[in-house]
Amino acid sequence: MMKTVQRGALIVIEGVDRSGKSTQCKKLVESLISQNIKAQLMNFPDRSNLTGKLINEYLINSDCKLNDRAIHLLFSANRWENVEKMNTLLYGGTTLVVDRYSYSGIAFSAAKGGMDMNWLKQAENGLPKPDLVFLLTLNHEEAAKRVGFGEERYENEAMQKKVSNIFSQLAKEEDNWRVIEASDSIESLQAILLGHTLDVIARVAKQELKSL
Ligand code: T5A
Ligand code: NA
Repeated sequence: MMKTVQRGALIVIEGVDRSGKSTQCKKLVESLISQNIKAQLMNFPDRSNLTGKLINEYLINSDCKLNDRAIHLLFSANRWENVEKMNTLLYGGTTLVVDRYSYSGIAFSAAKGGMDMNWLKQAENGLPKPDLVFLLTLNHEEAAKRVGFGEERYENEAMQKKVSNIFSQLAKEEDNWRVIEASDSIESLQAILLGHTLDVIARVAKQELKSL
């Protein structure tokens, strides 16, 4: 008898800076593993690879000058550097919990202005399409109170408000998105995220992965 291959789900968490994405991603992977579900964390930008080192320099050093389209394509290339790894893990049955993805790429670049939305999306076309995207929303006043805010490029009110509006717009246009208000406790948010994630893992196991 042929063994049916069950793929893992591609789960993405997006949101403005300090909305709690990394906290929730880590916990979600732990929760899944504790239920004997194969799961792995991934984050973008992946600062460990070649493009990631350039991106890190750009983010931490405000003197670093780089053309807006060039940095947009670098963030995208940083995802493309991981595409084989993602496909191998997903089709090997591992659920990937991804801390930021193409939508951060689109939203942050769009917030700068001067670049057409279709052009911004083009670089992401062909990457694996998430089965579920959580958008964590948090008002700027609360985000700015959280530890570490303001240390990197983009962590200012004007930019974050624009990004937040673009994310909300994307949430309306795209399918498979869930908007979650992120000012609740870490634990209650995690319970909501875990519930939706388990549903999606069961639903997509035998479905082909789609592309952006
Ligand atoms: N970017 C990214 C692009 O421009 N293009 C792209 O393509 C991509 C992928 C770096 C920057 O790059 C830009 C966007 C960013 O500006 P990053 O490395 O993901 O992206 O940024 P980080 O600084 O690592 O992460 P964030 O600032 O986005 O923070 P998180 O992950 O949202 O928040 P987290 O979980 O680290 O929590 C922040 C603090 O809040 C507390 C935590 O303990 C922590 O201290 N906290 C809570 N406090 C109260 N209640 C809760 N529910 C809480 N949840 C967390
Ligand atoms: Na983070």
